[in-house]
Amino acid sequence: SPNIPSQVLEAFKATQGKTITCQAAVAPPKAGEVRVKVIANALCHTDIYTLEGHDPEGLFPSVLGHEASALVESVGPGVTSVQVGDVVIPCYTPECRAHDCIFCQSPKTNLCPTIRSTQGQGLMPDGTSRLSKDGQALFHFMGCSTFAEYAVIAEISAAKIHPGADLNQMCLLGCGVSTGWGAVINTMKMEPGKSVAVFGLGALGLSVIQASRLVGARYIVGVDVNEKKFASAQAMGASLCVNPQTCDGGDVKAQLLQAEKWGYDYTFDCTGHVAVMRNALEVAHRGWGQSCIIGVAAAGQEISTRPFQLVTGRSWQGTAFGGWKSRTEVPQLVQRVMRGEMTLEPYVTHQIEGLSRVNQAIEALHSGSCLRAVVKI
Ligand code: NAD
Ligand code: DAO
Ligand code: ZN
Repeated sequence: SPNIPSQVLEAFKATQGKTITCQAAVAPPKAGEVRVKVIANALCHTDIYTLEGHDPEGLFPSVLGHEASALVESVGPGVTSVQVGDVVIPCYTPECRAHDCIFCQSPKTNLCPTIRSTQGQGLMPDGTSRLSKDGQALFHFMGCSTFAEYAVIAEISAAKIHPGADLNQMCLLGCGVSTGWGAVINTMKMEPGKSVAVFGLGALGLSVIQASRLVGARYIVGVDVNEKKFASAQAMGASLCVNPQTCDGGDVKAQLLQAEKWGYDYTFDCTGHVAVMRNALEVAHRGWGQSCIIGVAAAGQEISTRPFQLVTGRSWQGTAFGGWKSRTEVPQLVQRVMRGEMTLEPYVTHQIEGLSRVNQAIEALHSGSCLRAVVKI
């Protein structure tokens, strides 16, 4: 049963239908929308990348944040899949489930395009914003804007989860960790007994290692320029960690191929650097190796390799949110964690109390020893 205190539900009655004024003003949800009280938000590098102006398509002023857990405070007209008091994870990849959505109807993808264009413009599906400050409209971010006390999201972006879940951990399932797990399970459909190379050992890379180990990988190599990441990678299941800057002769491909002469069955880029993506492809196994791009490259970057690499049996793939159909499958991931089949604990390297201490989370992220900084809001 829901473990939401009755005072919280009572307090929600007082705010329903009204604009909530917190650090920004949050208008009530319109049709097909849900207003949520954010409980915890983990800072992801994409938020900071956008904040610092590295995403040339970033829209300002906006409310960032997209890795959160939350309580439904009120619902707009026509909302049926969640109700006040439900516990949700806002998902930047929606799932409309419409009979005429060829993407939702296909088992091959999670890329529902139903609200894609307005989400990309920083707006709700009706083309307007629910957020403002001092009378000026603010843009939404990735359909979530959860680095805030309250957020308005589309109903089709709200994954209803078990009410007894630990919300300070489950927020991680809104982006990074789910993506790494899904890259292994859905995108690559990794079989047991395989060799794996993971480039980049942040939360994404570690979640790839964790899932690879779960499915029974035989040998897992982690690659990172920051050796502070090696201990957690090994604890998660990496057999060996390599620093490309200091490995034998500075040639990371040669170093990796010493252990696996013909290459690795599965390789993953979790750095977002196109040169690394190329190395990841080129250490994939001759004849059948598959390489998955998870990292998000800077705008304008392009990948390249010699076509010979593909002719000789390697293939290049990519994943968005690990291929999970958000509303259907995120709740299942929560259950897996609650059953103890997967753990989120190692990713929460920093816990910060209160939105006003947000800068501590940003500093933590820049420190090089942070996987995820969870801000309890
Ligand atoms: P992170 O910054 O915590 O981790 C990246 C790691 O890569 C760091 O440990 C860094 O030291 C390492 N690195 C940097 N340059 C390297 C190099 N040349 N060789 C080897 N290692 C190198 O980031 P994260 O949160 O783990 O996210 C990783 C990437 O995944 C980001 O690009 C992020 O935007 C992306 N991402 C993609 C999806 C998706 O759906 N595809 C979802 C979430 C995040
Ligand atoms: O539906 O066309 C679309 C947009 C899909 C966006 C996928 C983005 C995946 C990477 C997001 C990184 C978040 C940290
Ligand atoms: Zn859809």
